[in-house]
Amino acid sequence: MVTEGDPVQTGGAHHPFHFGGCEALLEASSETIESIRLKADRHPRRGIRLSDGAVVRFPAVMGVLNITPDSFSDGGRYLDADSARAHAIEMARSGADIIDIGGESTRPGASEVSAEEELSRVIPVIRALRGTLARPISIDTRKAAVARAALDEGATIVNDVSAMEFDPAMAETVARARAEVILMHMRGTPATMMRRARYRDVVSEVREYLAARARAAAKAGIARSRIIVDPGIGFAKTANHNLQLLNALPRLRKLGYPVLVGVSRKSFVRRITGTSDIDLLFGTAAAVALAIAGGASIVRVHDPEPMRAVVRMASALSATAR
Ligand code: PMM
Repeated sequence: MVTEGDPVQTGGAHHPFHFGGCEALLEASSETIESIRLKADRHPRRGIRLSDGAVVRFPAVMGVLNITPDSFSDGGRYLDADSARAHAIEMARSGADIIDIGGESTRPGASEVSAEEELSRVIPVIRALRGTLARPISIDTRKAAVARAALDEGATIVNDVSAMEFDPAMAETVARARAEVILMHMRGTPATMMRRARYRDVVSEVREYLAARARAAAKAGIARSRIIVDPGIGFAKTANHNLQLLNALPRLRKLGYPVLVGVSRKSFVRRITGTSDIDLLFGTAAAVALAIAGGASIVRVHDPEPMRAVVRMASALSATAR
């Protein structure tokens, strides 16, 4: 039996925290279970089991579907529901393990859209995918009303770039739905964040923030095993901050949660490699490979097909290095 919120564990019978045969004991005290799970989490997890029973194995590729006129890389391309649906299906076919659907641009300087506008962009697409997409859907939103509607339509993961700080109702919405939640670090809002890219020690500050937000999520009733953390590459960070964070993924992993990393086609890649399609693809591939080697469990990308190969290769190489 798999209990609510159980991560899919590595280690099998030899694992010191193998759950087989002792669920009853473990179910007795949730506090003890969580602390045991967190210790077990220092070992790599194999994946997560979602509220609908679907399993996502790590390392996983999350394909990005922005239904926005102005997102950095794919803005305006999937504004009508038919092309968005077709793109989601194509990403699932070609290598995405999760489809992340967003209706509000978070590019630097982007202004906020209303919940109504966001709903009108994402809900028809999620509805159209129901029953045809054999992949979990993640809703990329800061708004509880949008998350709730998406979860009602079959999404099982909430990707909140404000780590549930933007909307006070978000934590309860996630907890009630037993959804997975991605808690991302940023400062301010997309409109103001780049003015706040100043840190004493970016790695320690991001790590402390993510630990605090994970504690707040657990306090709000979200199972620790449903929490995923994300350093928020490009959000209130300079290119140098991004590079430091990507080099520090093993430290972030020590928090005990799976780490998601979004580097795909971001401006620090553009600055380093150049802006042609080839520059962005291979620049992203290099960053994805090193993120996987650093212990990332999920990578959020616009090009799942080539990135799946990158993830597999980097994962095979780093598994033999351990
Ligand atoms: N980046 C963007 C949007 N949502 N969510 C998470 N969890 N992590 C990210 O790095 C992230 C995100 C912005 O990128 P896009 O405009 O290319 O989607």
